Amino acid sequence: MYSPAHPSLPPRPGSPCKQGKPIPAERKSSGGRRGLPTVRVTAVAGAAFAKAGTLVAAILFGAWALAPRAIDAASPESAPESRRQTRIAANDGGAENAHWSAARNAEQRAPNIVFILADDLGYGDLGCYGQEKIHTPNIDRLAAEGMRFTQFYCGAPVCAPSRCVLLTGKHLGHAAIRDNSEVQPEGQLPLPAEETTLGELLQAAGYRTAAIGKWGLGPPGSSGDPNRQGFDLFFGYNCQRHAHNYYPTYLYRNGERLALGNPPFAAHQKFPADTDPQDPRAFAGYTGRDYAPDFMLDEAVRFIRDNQDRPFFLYFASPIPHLALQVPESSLAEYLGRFPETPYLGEKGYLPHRTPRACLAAMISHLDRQVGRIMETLEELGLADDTLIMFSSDNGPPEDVGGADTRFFAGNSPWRGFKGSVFEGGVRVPFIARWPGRVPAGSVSRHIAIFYDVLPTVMEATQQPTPSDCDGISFLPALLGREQPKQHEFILYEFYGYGGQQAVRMGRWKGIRLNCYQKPEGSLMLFDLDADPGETTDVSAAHPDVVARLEEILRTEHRDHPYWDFQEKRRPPRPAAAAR
Ligand SMILES: [Ca+2]
Repeated sequence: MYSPAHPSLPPRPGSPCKQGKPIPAERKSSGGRRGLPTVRVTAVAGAAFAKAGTLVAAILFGAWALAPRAIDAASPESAPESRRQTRIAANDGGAENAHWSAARNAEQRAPNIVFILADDLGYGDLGCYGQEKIHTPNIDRLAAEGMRFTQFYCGAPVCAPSRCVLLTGKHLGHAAIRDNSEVQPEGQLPLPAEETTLGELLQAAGYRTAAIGKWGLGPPGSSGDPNRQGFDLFFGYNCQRHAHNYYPTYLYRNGERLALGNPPFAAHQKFPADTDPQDPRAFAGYTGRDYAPDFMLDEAVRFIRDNQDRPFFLYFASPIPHLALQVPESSLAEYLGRFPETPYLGEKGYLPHRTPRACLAAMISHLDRQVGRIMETLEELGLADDTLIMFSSDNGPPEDVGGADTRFFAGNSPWRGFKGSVFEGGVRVPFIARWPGRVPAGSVSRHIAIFYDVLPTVMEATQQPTPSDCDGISFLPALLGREQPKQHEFILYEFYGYGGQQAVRMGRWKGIRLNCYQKPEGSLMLFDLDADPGETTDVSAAHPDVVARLEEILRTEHRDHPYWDFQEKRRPPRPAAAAR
């Protein structure tokens, strides 16, 4: 059992999973404890999904998949395994059979799942993807011991919708959240109660689940509260705006605020005009004592230790390296004096920093050490071989905001575009997976995969069924170094930020439509990613048949939604700012 570190925590809900709707009264009230401001959020009236049925199926499968730690091939418990063998053989031509057969006689343990999500980390920001100025030895080791993907795509070009896609397994044409959208006093548009998340599916299968880091999918007490979306434990920033300051006065553990030892200060400031920007002491007001990511790491390590004897799912959604530029002095020291620097004075948002390049590099190396600590913890506890670790980023790096010098570090290299764009630089992200003995060490995959594939991949890796409304395809065969039997005909984006953007990739072809609010039927640009990976030349005029097919895909994959429609210029309502 997970043991909360703080005895003041309320008891966990008795049920391991959400049992359909409506949420019981005691759970509905679980988010508004201890004098927290009441957050009034209306759940989206989304389409009716067969969530309850899905969860029941998951529970039934989970019971047999996870209850026995060791499966004896001759025992009655092995019957479901036999059905599994039959199903795999029927679906995949038996290619997978050898793998599972070989594993049958060994002691079997449902794999732990650790998904580490960086925030605004670019494809080119890691050593194993070509970065030369920033040191990432631990993530590079993860790649050396696992598989690195070169055609992996995040869910959306910005934070919240990307995380929605990751956790629900639905692409942006079907997703409940298709842009960052704020609610007051803190938080983002909540995931509707009807959505089924990866957390809920694993929770129903008997996993202990934790979301640690940045959430962004609904305030405490709302339908999108992480405790109501499949996570036994939540720790970190609920609100993305709150995460703009790495030295906040509080973080959340579940629905409760945990005070940190930082002085309050605004997360967006300009440097005073009458102050010397070369004086390090002049920047002291933009820092504090308690660096939030370090508390997140401690919580993650504690969660792993507390659950070492049972299957667990850790979703570690680090806020690093998203702005603001803030890092502990001990981490900054590694890079001081290494780069030409011009103090950043806050003119493009967030907080000033005297050595912005050193800070950005130090933040990424700080995250890298955290990844190393998670790996070491698993190794120390003897869990490494039983744990599938995945590492990725929620979107590309920022273009020219907050002092982040993405061009200096070539963080989006070698692609065109940045965060907020459906060009490759905004959406093609690092993806690394390690599962010793299963995923071939030091391997590279060119399989095209995207965030909505993660849910079915984890479901297959944990021998459970995937909900029928999932848009993804399991890439477990590719991960195991085998032939990948199923490929996407297309992957797509329907993004309601940055003027409205659509993109669809079909093999070598990628269609892009910008300014969708202004011109929802505007012509598609077409790029040939094989010949032109930098997306420099629009070849739509030469391939009208391809353009017509991509337009048809975008049209048919759009599911109508009360909040999301370019034609009707629909968006979620903007709430009035909270009274202060
Ligand atoms: Ca992000």
